[in-house]
This record gives sequence, structure tokens and C-alpha cells, in this order.
Amino acid sequence: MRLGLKTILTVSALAALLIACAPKKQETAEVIRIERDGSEMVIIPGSIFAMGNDLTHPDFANQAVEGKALRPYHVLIARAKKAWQMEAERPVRKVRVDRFAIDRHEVTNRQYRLFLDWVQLNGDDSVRHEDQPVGKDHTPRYWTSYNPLLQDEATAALAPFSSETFLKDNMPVVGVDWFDAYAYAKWAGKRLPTEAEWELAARGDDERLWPWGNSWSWGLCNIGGDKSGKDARDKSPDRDGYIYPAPVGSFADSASPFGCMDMAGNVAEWCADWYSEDAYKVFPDRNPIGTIDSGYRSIRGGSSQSVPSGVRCSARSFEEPEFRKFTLGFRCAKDI
Ligand SMILES: [Ca+2]
Ligand SMILES: [Ca+2]
Repeated sequence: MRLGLKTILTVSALAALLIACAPKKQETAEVIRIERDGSEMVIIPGSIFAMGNDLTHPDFANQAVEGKALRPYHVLIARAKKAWQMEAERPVRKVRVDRFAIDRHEVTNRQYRLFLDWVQLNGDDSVRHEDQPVGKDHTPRYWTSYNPLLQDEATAALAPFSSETFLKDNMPVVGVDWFDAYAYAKWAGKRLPTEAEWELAARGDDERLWPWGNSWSWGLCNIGGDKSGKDARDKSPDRDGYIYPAPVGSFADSASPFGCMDMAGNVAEWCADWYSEDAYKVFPDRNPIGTIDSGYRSIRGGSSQSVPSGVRCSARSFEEPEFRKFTLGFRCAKDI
């Protein structure tokens, strides 16, 4: 069969379009190794990238509720939009980020133990944040008997986790607050990433929704919804298999364009910025975004308890700096 020139051109144009739409991988990102905490860091070239998200969840189409008399369903939509925290991601705008390095993995219990051993010998005077509460010793919440109920053997047998659940060496450290993350980073010769740095490392410059691309697929990363490791309602074999955090790097196919792992889910990650919901509108091109004390520090990436929307690269969250939970850890960045 002979193909006409027009057909060939059309096929070529389609192929070019498909290639252009395919997620770009930058697997050859330069890496450095940090002796102090045994980490591998990926170097992210300086760039001006599109940060944020202008999309609306398909369930809440872009019909504005502004300027209309609010009816109950409008209120529901407004509340739902707020709950999805997408308003805080608008508008998409270009932000300049200088060259920096970021941990390939979330900080693990093994690494955090090195820091804690050092603090116990040396104190934390040289690494703590100036606003750190008095008397803090940096021990993660779950490294002590935080829940007296778990002391009772019968009760502990009923719980879906034990005191060991969050202690394994290759699991991300959790139950650490922003001051713990800040001090660890300083001890390691690093710092916490800004929101802009974190987002660039997670999605590159093509505005993709998730680190691997624009299509959601169960099993690519560790999020919520599976009470027993598998969602009882979903019989497919590709659910992620973890109720709580998985060992870091367990989901190889979810690597970001720069090769950073677990940037969607597993544990949510503290960032350096103060959180502000309207920051993108007020400070369109600033990095870091939040420099004014809002009472909350920014968090990125979603966790083992998130929905798919919550682990999008541009999704933003926040907590008070002293908040500690089994869903929350961090990774570090470094000026180079
Ligand atoms: Ca899970
Ligand atoms: Ca994560």
C-alpha cells in the first residue's frame, strides 16, 4: 500500500505530538554523595519553571460561584475546592530557581539515628533554629512509648501497628516536627528545600501532575485507601501494598524527571517556607514564597494516607511547626 504525502505528514505530525506529550525523563541527572548522613543528592540545574496549577478537579468544573447567591451546593463546591487545596496553587506562574541539590530519598530512620547520636554527645546549640522551643531533644514521637495503650499486650495485638512499625532502618523517619527537620538538615550541612525547589525537583518544567507524568495509576506510589495493605473494594493486584510508610525508594516507576523518589506520597515532607494560601497571587515570582511568619510551615508531596489529588506535584499543605505525625517526614536540599 502506498501512502500519500498528506498521510505521511499527518502520521509524522501525530508522532511528533505524541513524543512532545510523553513525559520527559532526565535519568542522567548529576549526583553528589554526602558523607555525614550517607545520602545521595541529585543536582537540579537552575531554571525558570512553571509552578502551580490552573486545573480544577473534574468533579468541580470551572463554573464560578463568585457573584451568585450561594446555594447549598455552591457552598459544598467551595468547601470541596478548599479541601482539595487547589486554590492555593493558583495561578501558574514562572518562578526562577537557582542550581541546587536535593536528597534523592526521604530521610530514613538510619540517617536520623546518626543525627540523634551526635546531638546526644554534642547538644544541638550549633544546629537548632533560633525559635526552637526550650527543652526539645529531637527524639521522633514514635521512638518512645507515645501510646500507653500499646503497653498492654492484648490491646497492642488489636492495633494495626506496633511500636516497631515506624522504626525500621530503611523507612522514612516520621513523627518529627519542623524544628527537628531544620536541625537535622543543618547538622548534615544541608537545609530544607523551598516549596519552589521541591516542586521543580518533583515535576521538572512541563507542568506534569505527578512525578511520572499526567496519568494516575494505582500502585505507582504509596498513598491511602488500603486498610489492610489492599483496598477491600478493589480486587486488582496493583494497589500499593502499604498501610503506613514503605521503605524509601520502593516505587521505582514513580521517579521524578530528575530521579527523585517518593515525591508522591509515602511521607509528606516539611519545606522551609512559611505557608500562605494566597502567596502565589501576592508574590507571583518569589522563591522562597513564604518569608513572613504565618504560624504554619509548608508541607509537600502527600503521604500514605492521601488521595491521588493530594500527591500531585503542585499540591500544597501546612501544619504548625511543632506538629508531629506518622505521615510526616522530610528530605533536605543544599546550595552547591
Ligand atoms: Ca498505601
Ligand atoms: Ca514523600
